[in-house]
Amino acid sequence: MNRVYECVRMPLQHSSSELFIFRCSRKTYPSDLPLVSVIIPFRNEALSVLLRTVHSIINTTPQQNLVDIILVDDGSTDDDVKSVLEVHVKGMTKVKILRLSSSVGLMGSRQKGIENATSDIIVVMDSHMEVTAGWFEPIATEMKMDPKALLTGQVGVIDRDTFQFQSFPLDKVPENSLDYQTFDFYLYQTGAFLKEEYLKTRKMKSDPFYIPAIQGNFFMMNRTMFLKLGGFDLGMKLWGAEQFELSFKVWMCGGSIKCVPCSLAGHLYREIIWKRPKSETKHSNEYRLAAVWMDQYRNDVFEMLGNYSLEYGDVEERRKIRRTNKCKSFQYYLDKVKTFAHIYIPRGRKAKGIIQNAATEACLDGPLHYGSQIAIITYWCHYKGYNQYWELSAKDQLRHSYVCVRRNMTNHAVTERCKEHGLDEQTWRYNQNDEIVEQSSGLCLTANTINTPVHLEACKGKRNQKWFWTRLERDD
Ligand SMILES: [Mn+2]
Repeated sequence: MNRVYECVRMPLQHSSSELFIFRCSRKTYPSDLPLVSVIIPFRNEALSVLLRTVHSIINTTPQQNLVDIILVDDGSTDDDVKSVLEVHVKGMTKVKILRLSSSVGLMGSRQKGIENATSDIIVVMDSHMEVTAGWFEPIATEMKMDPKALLTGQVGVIDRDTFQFQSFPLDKVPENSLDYQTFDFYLYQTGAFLKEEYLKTRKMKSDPFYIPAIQGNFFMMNRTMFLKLGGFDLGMKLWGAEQFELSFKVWMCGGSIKCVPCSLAGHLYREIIWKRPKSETKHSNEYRLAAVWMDQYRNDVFEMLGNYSLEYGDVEERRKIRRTNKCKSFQYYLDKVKTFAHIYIPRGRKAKGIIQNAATEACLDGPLHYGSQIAIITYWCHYKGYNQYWELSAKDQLRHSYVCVRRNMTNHAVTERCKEHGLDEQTWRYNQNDEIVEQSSGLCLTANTINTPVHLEACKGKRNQKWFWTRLERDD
C-alpha cells in the first residue's frame, strides 16, 4: 500500500515518531507567535472523524494563539453533522460553524472559511486530519520569520482501521532520498526528489525546506496575501488543480513554499466526497491553471491532457491578478524549483505525442504511475493524451511524467521510475527506419496483438517494429 505524505513520501517502516519528535523538541521557539484561524471544510464527514480533527487542534494549539476554528459545512445532507454537531461543540467557544445552503465544492468552501476568518494567519486543513502535540510552534515560528511563505507540515497517515497516527523518524531517512510531493505537466500530484546539495545547506535535518507545491490538505498562509493573490479560482469546479494554482502564484508573486518537518499532522485517506459530475468538462480546472499561469508550457498541458476540450471559461480576471501583483514568469518558477529539486521539465524532447504501430495501428499505452515494472501494452488509440502520450526526452528516455520505459530481464518493456542520471536500459533511440531501439541491447520495440504487452527483439524491419510519433519536431 502506498503511504502518501504531503511533502515527504516514504514506505512506512516505523509506526512511532518518537525519535523524530525528540529531535524537534530540542528546538526553541519564540513566545510571541502569530494568532491563527483554522479553517476546516467538510461535507458529510463522519461526525467522530470531524470531532477528532477539532479536538486535536484544541488540545495541541496554544490557547493564546488559537483565535477560532471555522467549520464550513458544504451543504451536508447527513443528519449527524447537520444537527448533532452543534451539541458536541457547544462548550467550545472557539468553534464556529458556517453552513452553506448548497454545496460549492471543497475549494469554494475553503474560500468561504478563509473569507470569514478573523486572524491574519490562516490554517487550512481537511476534516479527517489530526495535528499532533507540538505541531504549532515550528510552523508558526517559520510564518513569523517569513510572512510571505506558504507553509505546510509533515503529513503522515492515520490508519483507517485503528486510527493510530503513523509517521516516520526523519533521522532514519537518508537525506538524498527525501521524496516530496510535486506536480507533473499533466498537473497530477506526484513525487520527486529534493536535491542532496540543497538539503545539505540546512543547519539541521529538522529545519524547514523548500518544496515546489503543496498538496492542499494542510497549509498555513497569510490571509491578506492569500486574498491579494485572488484566493482560489472559483471558476474552477469542486477540487483539483487549485493547490497548484496557489503554489505557482505564491512562488511567482514574491513568496515561497516550505515544508516544516517538525509540524506533524496525520491524514485519514478515504474516498473523496466531492464527486465530479460526468457531464462536467474534463480538465477545465487544469486548463484554467495552465492558461493563466503557465505561459509557453500551457500547450504542453493541453496536449498531454489530450486537447479533450478547451472550454474552460473566462480567465481574464485571473490574468488580471497576475498583472496587478507583477508576478514573474512560469519559467522563473521552474528555474527556482530546479535549484532545490529534481523535476522533469518537458523541453529539449526529440519526439512527443502518441506512438502508433504500423502493423496493428494501435498506440503504445502505459500507466502514469511508476509502480513496479508494469507492462507497456498497445491499445486502441484514443487520441486523448494521458497514458498514450509519450516523450523521447533530451536524455533519450522514453517516458511520460516520471514514468520511464525500460527493458526488463525477459526483454519486455515495463515501467520504472525515471533515473536522474540515465540508466542504460532506460535509453532509447528512434531511428530512420521508424524503429524504437533500446540502447543497451540494440533490440527493437515490437508490438504484439492489441491489449497485450510489447516486447523487444532483434530489429528486422518488420511492420510490427515500425512506430509513428504524432510529433517529431524537437522543442526548445
Ligand atoms: Mn483529505
